[in-house]
Amino acid sequence: MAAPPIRKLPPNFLWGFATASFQIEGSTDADGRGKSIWDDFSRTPGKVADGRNGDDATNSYKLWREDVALLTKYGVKTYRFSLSWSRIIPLGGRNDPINPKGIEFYSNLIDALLANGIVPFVTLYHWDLPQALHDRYGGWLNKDEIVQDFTRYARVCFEAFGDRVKYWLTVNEPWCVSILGYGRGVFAPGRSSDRNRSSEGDSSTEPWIVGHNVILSHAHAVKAYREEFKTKQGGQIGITLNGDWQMPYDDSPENVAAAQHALDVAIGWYADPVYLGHYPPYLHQMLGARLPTFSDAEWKVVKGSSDFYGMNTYTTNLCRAGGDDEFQGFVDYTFTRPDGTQLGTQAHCAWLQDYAPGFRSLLNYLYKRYRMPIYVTENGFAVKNESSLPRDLAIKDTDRVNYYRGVTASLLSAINDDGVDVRCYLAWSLLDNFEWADGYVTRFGVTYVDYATQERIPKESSAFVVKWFKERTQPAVPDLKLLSKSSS
Ligand code: PNW
Repeated sequence: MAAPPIRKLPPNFLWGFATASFQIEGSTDADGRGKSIWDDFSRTPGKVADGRNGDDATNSYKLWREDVALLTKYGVKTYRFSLSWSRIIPLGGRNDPINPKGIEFYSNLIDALLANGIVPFVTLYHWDLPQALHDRYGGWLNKDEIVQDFTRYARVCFEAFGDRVKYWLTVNEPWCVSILGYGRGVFAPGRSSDRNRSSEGDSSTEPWIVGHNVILSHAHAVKAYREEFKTKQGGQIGITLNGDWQMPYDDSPENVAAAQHALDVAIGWYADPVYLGHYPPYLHQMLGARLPTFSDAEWKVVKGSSDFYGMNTYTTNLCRAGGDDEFQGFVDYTFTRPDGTQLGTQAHCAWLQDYAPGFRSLLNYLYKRYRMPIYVTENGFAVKNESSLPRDLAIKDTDRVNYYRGVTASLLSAINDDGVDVRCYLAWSLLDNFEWADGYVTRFGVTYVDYATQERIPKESSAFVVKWFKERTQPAVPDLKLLSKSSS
């Protein structure tokens, strides 16, 4: 009997791989780059698990042509990367000078991608705040300053690259920026009430202030794009949020409620303001006067400030009511089911297990609640102990292949069986790279990086992902909207 025909992805579906500036570029003081908050933080003993920093990373500031060649060989439709704010404006502020070398670096990268038929998908902010803004006025803690400085930085980027870049992300994962940077203190700038971690910070107020200011900064950058650039440049712009599927531990009403509370704090904190125009009621209840408020004029800028839902997701948590962690909405997370079995295969990081059905559930939840086209901008897996294997074993990354086999099946079901409007899927990551506080020991790449030589070696997962998407890609259909814009 003949095999059933392969079900396809929608026409013009974008797929590819993602990275971020600080995780791959290295060359932290080349060509006039200013310091970012991750420079000193990662150099401070005790902050990064393996004691290493971002000075070399995968050396992509020098080896970017190799990265483009790799993407071309893989045959991706799109590549997501981020711009280093402090390469472009070394001191970061609205009156500080622009660094032409920084502009030139990204301009060359964008041109090379386009020359190879790869759509650039650009993040403005993936956590590397210029250190000067943190020193000058407290960075994300200072609403009036940061909104203006971020908007000016965004304008500089639209001006320099917007003729060629049609997909923009303002901020990557504001939950991580706020909670991990200003609550738990495990990410730069490392502020926390936990005095074992930090000598500065107030975890009961700062994360919520930072989150609030990130939302407003994002929204003003979008307003600038829409008012000053969109008509001419015709691109899409939005924010991207991390958020894992939250599943009740069992059927008890308190655990069913807990799963929703976990979603409200992890996702709704950002998505409800941006797409619905209010903070989740649970956040008001939990924080009271500690939750900052927007004026009516600010809500007008915030509500509707994203052209799509940018979704980063990695795992599923089983949720139980209780616990004392406000950053999880007073919900306990576990991977152990009531019967003692594990939800899925354990990754190298404690917070990640492979559970593909959660990916489909999350897509359905987000589409029902926010009614936006969804761009999956990150999804991936770190194989346990991968970095202690010799490289010819490390590239046989069966756990990662299984992970991608599961989520791609879930993706196709969500689109074709459930009717969810998903337009893009980006796997994290193109390369093994600097995994923040985990250093280089945790590897998320579909391409192995031998850090001694910076050699890039495709893992089996890259072959799986590439083949899967190529087999399900339909012939492109011209985008009439873009065509009529560029010909007018
Ligand atoms: C994301 N968590 O970070 C980031 O966008 C990437 O830069 C990063 O490399 C990737 O996911 C893998 O970690 C996260 O603690 C960091 O749940 C931490 C968490 C989730 C995402």
